[in-house]
Amino acid sequence: MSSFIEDLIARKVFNNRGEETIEVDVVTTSGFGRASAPAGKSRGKAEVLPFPQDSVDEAIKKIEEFVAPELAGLNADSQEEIDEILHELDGCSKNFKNIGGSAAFAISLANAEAAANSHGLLMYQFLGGNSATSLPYPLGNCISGGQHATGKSPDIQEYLAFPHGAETFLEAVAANAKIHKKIGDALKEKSNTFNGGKSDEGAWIANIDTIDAFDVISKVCDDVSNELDFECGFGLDVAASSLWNAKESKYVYSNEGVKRDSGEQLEYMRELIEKYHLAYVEDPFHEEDFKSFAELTRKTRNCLICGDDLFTTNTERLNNGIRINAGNAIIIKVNQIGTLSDAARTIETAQSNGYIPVISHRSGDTCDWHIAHLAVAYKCPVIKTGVVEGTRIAKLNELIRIEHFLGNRAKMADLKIR
Ligand code: 2PG
Ligand code: MG
Repeated sequence: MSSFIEDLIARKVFNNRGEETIEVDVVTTSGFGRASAPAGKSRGKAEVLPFPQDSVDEAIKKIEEFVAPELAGLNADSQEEIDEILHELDGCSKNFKNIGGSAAFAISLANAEAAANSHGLLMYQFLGGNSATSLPYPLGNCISGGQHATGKSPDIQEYLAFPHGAETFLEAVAANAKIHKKIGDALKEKSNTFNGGKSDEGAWIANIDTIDAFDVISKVCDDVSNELDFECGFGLDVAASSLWNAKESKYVYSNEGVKRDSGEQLEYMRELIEKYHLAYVEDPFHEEDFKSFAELTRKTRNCLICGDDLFTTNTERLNNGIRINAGNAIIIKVNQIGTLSDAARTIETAQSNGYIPVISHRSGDTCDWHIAHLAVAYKCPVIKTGVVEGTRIAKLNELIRIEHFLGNRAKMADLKIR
């Protein structure tokens, strides 16, 4: 069944922060797809620009005036061609400054869904084929700090539960929910100012020290591992670009009251990985420090060292990292780069060079669940999203549906924590 694009409709909707964003419907001769763009708060400098002139209205106008007419009549199956046309219509700017990365994201993803739908397939089946049967391990944010929190919360942006011993996705999600709940109970006991507040990502916000937060999550993960009889580890998103003061050449930990130069930061990260057996550390250094990423990767074992702001889902930046073995994992956020084809190429480059692709939500998100399908279709062994909160649950529940749908063909991803 062919699937020619008949209509492309753009509208303004809202994300979980109540910020405006863009949603696109793609209507084909025999199918339909819909996607809405997420938004980051701690954004990498090399990310594409979300909206032209910072305006959702402007993006919608551009889609109506000159993107929709160009795409009408094209075959939705030709994802790469459509994504290429989006670049051309944008004037091939490096950062989607003319139509905006959010418009590119929404059109690209809605098109992929419409193509799948036109063939009577779910998106993961259409993009991944018969071999798309493995489920990712969920990295679930439990404690927020840094730019994602307020008050005297930890300097580190995310403390992430990582149940990498789970045998099914459902089991892994249940483990994360248990960990999240127990951390809430522990914070209540620890801090008399804790009032159950949560961040955009549904993680707890508490006035506790950076190190106390480690002790809380570490104890809870041990308890839950024993209770469930499989390994529930944890990891971090340090989001170190937010701590980096370029003038002083220091990482400023205001909660801890400490400043660290690059060498001290490296030592600190090594100590934390060893002491807490961290299975995952994202952005331990600022976004231009490829060298320290390489050094930490060389010096650690059994831990994913992941680049988010460092790579911004950009193949060129990833290749810079590959050349010196900076990190062994990469965050994949389609809206950092714009189109699905760009992100798919980055995933391929990562996989063929031994880097683990970690597909990820944004802190500002909608109930869009496409990343669940991308994780399975492109064999990403890890998905980073929250544990609770509607826009995170939308993605987790979609993966539970996929696992259910796959039945006895479903298996957990092959993930070796190195
Ligand atoms: C991150 C993300 C998602 P933001 O840093 O990894 O947790 O945050 O979307 O704010 O960039
Ligand atoms: Mg990050």
